[in-house]
Amino acid sequence: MERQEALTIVKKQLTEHRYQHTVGVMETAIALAKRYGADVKKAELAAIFHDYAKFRPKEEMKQIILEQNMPKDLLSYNAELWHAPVGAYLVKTEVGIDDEEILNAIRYHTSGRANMTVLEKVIYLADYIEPGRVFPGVEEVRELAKQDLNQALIKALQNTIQFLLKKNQLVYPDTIHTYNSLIMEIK
Ligand code: DGI
Ligand code: FE
Ligand code: FE
Ligand code: FE
Repeated sequence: MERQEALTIVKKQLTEHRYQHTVGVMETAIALAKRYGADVKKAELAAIFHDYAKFRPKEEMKQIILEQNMPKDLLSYNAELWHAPVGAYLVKTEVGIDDEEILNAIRYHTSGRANMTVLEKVIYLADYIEPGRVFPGVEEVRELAKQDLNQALIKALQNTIQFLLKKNQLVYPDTIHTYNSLIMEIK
């Protein structure tokens, strides 16, 4: 699928703000894919569709998680996590993208997972550092991203986990597994 067709499809699913975020993730993901050797075309499509399900009603997402045998424990954790696996499912069934590498990059873009592929890492990091992001710590991760993909991800995971701890929020196990896996990878 060409970029323009993909952008036109996703725009209908998103607010203007979230669409601008998506364009930022796309540009950042393409640059990171070139820098770190992921498939540039797959990075482009995964980035365009990564937040496809962001505005689906919670009840619809819950039903898809149950009916499609996704991990049920998701339902005990923050609903912010749901749009990633549900997005992978809807991008496959509604948009017709069936490349599993692209779908996995969408599926794991919020929590990450152990042993991520370079493409999954690129999408996770692009989502975190795209130019529209302004939260504390993002500039440090942007700098690391120029030098070392894993170090940038470790800092992003540390920031995210710290943020959740400070807010007394649950940390989804895959988020911890992502952090542990990255630390093991650099040893
Ligand atoms: O969809 P975006 O806003 O572009 O970004 P995202 O898909 O990375 O979602 C980010 C949100 O997900 C952010 O508010 C933190 C939250 N999040 C990520 N990992 C966890 C988590 N929330 C909880 N409760 N637990 C997690 O492990
Ligand atoms: Fe997201
Ligand atoms: Fe993210
Ligand atoms: Fe996003």
